[in-house]
Amino acid sequence: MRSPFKLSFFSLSLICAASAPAFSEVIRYEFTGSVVSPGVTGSPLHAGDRFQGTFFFDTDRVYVRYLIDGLKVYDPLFGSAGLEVNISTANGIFTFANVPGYLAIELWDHFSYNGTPPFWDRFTIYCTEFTRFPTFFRRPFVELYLDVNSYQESFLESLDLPRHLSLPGQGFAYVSASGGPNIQTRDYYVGLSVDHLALANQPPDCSAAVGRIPPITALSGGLVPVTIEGVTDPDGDPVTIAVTGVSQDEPVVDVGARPTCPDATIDEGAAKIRVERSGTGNGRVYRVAFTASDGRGGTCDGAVTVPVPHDPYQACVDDGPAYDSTRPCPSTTLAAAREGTAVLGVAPSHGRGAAFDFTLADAGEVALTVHDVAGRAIATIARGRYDTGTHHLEWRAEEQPPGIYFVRLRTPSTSIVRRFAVL
Ligand SMILES: [Ca+2]
Ligand SMILES: [Ca+2]
Ligand SMILES: [Ca+2]
Repeated sequence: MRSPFKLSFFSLSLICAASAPAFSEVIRYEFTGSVVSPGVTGSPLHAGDRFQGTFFFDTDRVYVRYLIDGLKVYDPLFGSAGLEVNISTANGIFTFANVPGYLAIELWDHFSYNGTPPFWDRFTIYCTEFTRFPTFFRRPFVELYLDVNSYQESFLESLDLPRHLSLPGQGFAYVSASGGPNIQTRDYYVGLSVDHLALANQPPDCSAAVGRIPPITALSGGLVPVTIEGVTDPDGDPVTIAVTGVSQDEPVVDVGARPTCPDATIDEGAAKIRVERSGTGNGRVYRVAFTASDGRGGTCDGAVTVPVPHDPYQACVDDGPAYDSTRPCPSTTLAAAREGTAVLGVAPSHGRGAAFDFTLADAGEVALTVHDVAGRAIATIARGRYDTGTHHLEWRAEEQPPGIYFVRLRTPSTSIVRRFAVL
């Protein structure tokens, strides 16, 4: 038998909607259902129309009124909760919006809480917006009421404010709405049954993401995978990360070096970056942008940086994500060549010597020669007709002493000189 003692509190005197507070969406729920009673004759709503709604409440704005034997009861505090219902009908969507209200939890039981759930739980959110009439004539303009009841089982996970509320298996839930901006009469009253109620999905949090690559043991020039860690989901949903772009603070084709491009690849959302940096720079910083998804429609966008220092254990200076790491080489160098900037790169080759890459916009006669510091030509690397595109040639210093040398590329339209060292 139900205890004769009833604990109830509906302090409807807490009425002051004039200054609606901004809701802090501390705990947010979603619910859906259908219209049961569409209201007055000629109503634009119909039985069976679907609705979806949300509510949220702010635990910081509610205070405990009673605390006896572990049983907490929360006093309804106006402005602590908000409720919104959108009803989809053949006549459009009717919104009963987002008015301030209060949250109430009723536990119908005797006071001597003995560790078993009370046999009647009731969870209520009540929201009202008032007309702008002078106080004396003021009347509710929009009224929303969400009520969840259970006679047999507790659907509150604890006697703290419910962080995880669900529809009771034995009980009922309904929403009633009246008035509203769409319907200018106070007499309009809609009854809605709730068939789904759950904590609203929250998007993943990308703010603490970090990017990692395998330890750099050598500037291999190869591509290594980037791992993105530290993305979390407040609901504990598994998160999928898809890289959307990679940029870097150094050109993908380094002046005076053999072109290596692209410096990053993205394959089905996974990124790899090239372990290289400019020989004349302050370290390369890659920026990897990504989107994280929780599989329930929640996403966040983030970015991580991955440094490739100039020297081991040296800090990297991030000069900004100026260059798209995924740009392919040939088109870059060809495009540069077509703009009149012939491209010639030098990189150390195995042993004593150098490797030369040059790119031609148009096929034609080419002379590639090596000179000492006095300007004397000491070797001819190439002479003759070369096709459009990038060509790779190597030179061994052989008997030449260590020192500074120059390589010169000559075409009918241009001449470029690059400096390099022989060790
Ligand atoms: Ca989530
Ligand atoms: Ca490169
Ligand atoms: Ca840098």
